[in-house]
Amino acid sequence: MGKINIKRLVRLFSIPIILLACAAHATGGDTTEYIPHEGWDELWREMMIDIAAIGIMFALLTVYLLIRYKRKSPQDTGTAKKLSPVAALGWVLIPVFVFLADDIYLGLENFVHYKKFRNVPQNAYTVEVMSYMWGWEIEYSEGIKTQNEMRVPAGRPVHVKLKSRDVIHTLFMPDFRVKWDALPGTVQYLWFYPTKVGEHVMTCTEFCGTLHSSMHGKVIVMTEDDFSRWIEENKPKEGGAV
Ligand SMILES: [Cu+2]
Repeated sequence: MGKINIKRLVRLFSIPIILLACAAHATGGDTTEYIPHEGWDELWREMMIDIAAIGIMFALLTVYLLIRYKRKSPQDTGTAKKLSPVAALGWVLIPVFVFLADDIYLGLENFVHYKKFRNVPQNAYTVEVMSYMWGWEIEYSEGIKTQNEMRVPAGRPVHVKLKSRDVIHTLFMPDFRVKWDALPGTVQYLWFYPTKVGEHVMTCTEFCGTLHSSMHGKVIVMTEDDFSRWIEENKPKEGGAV
């Protein structure tokens, strides 16, 4: 009982970590019902709760120790207890594993969300966003082009193909909790899920030149009907056939 086998301990703790990682990997791909901003918010809340719980625990322990071991007279010197190696290791390893377990759990949750974020749902509506100094040109599959204004239907995932005409830009849509770099010469992507009608900010978060700070636009979320009407009214007329 007295001997601590480090290899055995590591093995013991690494098995659940590997199993959790496999589970995260297996479940991460399904995005049919997934709403990214809700997923990220949930993870954020979990992190805040865990940090608060750990913080409160340590604060209470500190207050208790301050009161319990307060010096009663200037002559008090105290006598430190001599810990056995097992007890000393226990005091170090158990708290480390408890807090590390929480970190690993949150890290794996993060991985699950990230994997979903990189897996565009099949039914997504696709738009192309060309970034340039200093604005965004949005091109819809029906041939319409808009500047600094992305119109999308509510209740359907939106797949953004992201390009750059000149330097590196970053498309950030804070309300949808998504952000990705536009790298010249490549096609990048992100997806988000607008659930309610309304207006949201889209902005560049990579310093891209003197007018970087004015490189922002709007994401306008419309009802499915309004969006179809807008497409019909604005799509190029040549050919005539619908
Ligand atoms: Cu930019």
